[in-house]
Amino acid sequence: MSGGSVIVSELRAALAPHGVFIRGIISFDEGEGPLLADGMPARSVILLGNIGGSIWEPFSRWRQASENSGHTDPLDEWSKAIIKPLASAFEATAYFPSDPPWQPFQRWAMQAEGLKASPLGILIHPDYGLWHGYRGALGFAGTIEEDGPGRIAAHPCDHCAEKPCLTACPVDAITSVGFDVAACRSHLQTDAGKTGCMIGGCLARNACPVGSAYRYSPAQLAFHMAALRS
Ligand code: B12
Ligand code: SF4
Ligand code: SF4
Repeated sequence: MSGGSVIVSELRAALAPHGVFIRGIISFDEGEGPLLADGMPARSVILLGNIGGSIWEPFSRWRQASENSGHTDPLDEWSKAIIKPLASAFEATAYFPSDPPWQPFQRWAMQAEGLKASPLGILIHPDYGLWHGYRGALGFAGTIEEDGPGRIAAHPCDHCAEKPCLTACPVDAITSVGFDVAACRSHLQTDAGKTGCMIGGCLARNACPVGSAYRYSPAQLAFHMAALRS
């Protein structure tokens, strides 16, 4: 796409103050991409997200400033407030991870960066561990030539002999065959859950030794746990 590298560098600059990073660039064969606002399939998608607690300060400042605005999903609304104007400016279509129909954000991340799923279902990064996520994506009609962060060959879980994430959950909600959402949510309603995972974060996620420098702050952990319980 002509001007692809200009788009990438301008996007990087516009997102940096918000702690949002370009997490990957995916090129699609004709007809394979998600639909753009005009109904045509995208040829490329730029994946946007947080690395560790990068978004927490900017998001918290925005939240304090708009405390009485009645946000039901404040992180999603903040993401939209940042990403939608960029979509307009770059003639792109914005996608958000929690908006139905769910776009395959994790599949895109696997394609773009070569990440793989951990036993928790969350993708694990060799540097950031389980401490990263996706805030949105921008779809374009043309191909973007610029490279993203690059593909990762190593998968930390393959070399993790002990796999402490599989034994840390008090109700065994994390299993080698999937995440038992009902068992997890029931536990979060109990006194043990309220004083444990709800305050300190998911014990299984915390047990992973990879990327501990990127671990979320206690305030951010509690925020995400409240969202998971609801
Ligand atoms: C539905 C959903 C959930 C459901 C899961 C229900 C279930 N049993 O699958 C619930 C609400 C329980 C959930 C919980 C969490 N989720 Co969630 N979730 C999603 C959502 C909205 C859709 C997933 C999906 O089905 N996609 C549909 C298909 C089309 O997409 P796909 O990429 O092709 O499919 C992948 C997923 O389905 C994945 N998968 C399969 N089983 C599971 C199970 C879990 C728990 C997860 C996270 C993924 C997962 O494997 C596929 C790989 O190709 C995505 C956002 C998105 N749009 O992808 C976030 C998403 C997957 N969740 C995410 C996160 C971080 C979490 C939580 C940690 C959040 C929290 N508040 O603590 C917890 C996990 C708890 C734990 N113990 O680990 C992140 C993962 C980031 C990453 N590093 O990979 C995403 C991408 C959202 C984001 N904004 O970044 N989640
Ligand atoms: S504890 Fe080991 S198996 Fe579990 S997510 Fe971390 S690296 Fe992967
Ligand atoms: S939040 Fe707590 S109950 Fe839920 S999966 Fe994690 S450790 Fe288990």
